Amino acid sequence: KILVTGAGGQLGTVLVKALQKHKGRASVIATDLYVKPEKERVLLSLDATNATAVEKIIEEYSITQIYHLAAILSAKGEEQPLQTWDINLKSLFTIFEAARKYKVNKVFFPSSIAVFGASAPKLNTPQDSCLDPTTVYGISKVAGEQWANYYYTKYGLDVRSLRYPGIIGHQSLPGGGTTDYAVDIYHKAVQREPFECYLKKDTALPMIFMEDAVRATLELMEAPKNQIKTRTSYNLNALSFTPEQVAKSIQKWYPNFKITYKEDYRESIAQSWPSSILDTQAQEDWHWEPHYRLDDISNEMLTELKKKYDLQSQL
Ligand code: VAH
Repeated sequence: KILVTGAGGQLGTVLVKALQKHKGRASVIATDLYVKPEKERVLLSLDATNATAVEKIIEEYSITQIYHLAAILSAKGEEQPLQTWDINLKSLFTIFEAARKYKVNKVFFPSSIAVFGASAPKLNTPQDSCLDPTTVYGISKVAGEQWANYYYTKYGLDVRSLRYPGIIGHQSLPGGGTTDYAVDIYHKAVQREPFECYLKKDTALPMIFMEDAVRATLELMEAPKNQIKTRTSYNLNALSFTPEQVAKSIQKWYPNFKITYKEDYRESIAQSWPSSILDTQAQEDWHWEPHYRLDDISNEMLTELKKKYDLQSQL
């Protein structure tokens, strides 16, 4: 069976559905710290920093794969630096140690473009750039990547990882990220409200549509072990765009959509990240290729969110 931590989060919500579709609903043990009615796919409450609780679930459900998605993201993480480090690393050690002890076949650990900082090239940032992140979240992901490599090298634990760009999806709300403006903007457009963006209009960031991010995760995890050459984390590229570009894309469907700009502390986080990245290794090692470009994303987001809001207005 497959254990998912952080199953109620932005990615977790959709990844759980995809895993249930591929492997059967009963084979996915979806857990999150909070079990809430709106997080309908979350089965069990689990604090991923609690070793006893994690080991109990691994034993009880004969877990053979773990997707460890629970973490505090970049923007929220800056509000409480030491707690962010503690939660992100303590949960990582708990999962890796339990996976090692119980001989779990594969572990997925999400990293992020947040691992890059000023020393990496701003454009087409390569896989093996120098990593000097400026957020606690980024520091925790660099450390996590090194620990993933350590557990693979020392114990043979098959840990696999992707450096996700900002993920855009309509099925779930993001929580505490710097790239989350790219989700909120579509909600405002569909509700015919103006959008105030906390980034500058020309701040480009690497992004990926949820369906591409989930497919990349499953393709990485299904790839034969000998094809996985990177045991820290793979750069994952789909597209890059600025707030101005996504607003222009939206205006193809909502011509009267208005965007204004009022930058806050998240602009400096975004400035520390690459504007675009290279994922040559992911293409070579496990044949990654994205499908969704900006207008495809806008079309999907606006169509699906309009359905959601129309439904809500009828309730
Ligand atoms: C964040 N969405 O903004 C996450 C991600 C690349 C960004 O790590 O923190």
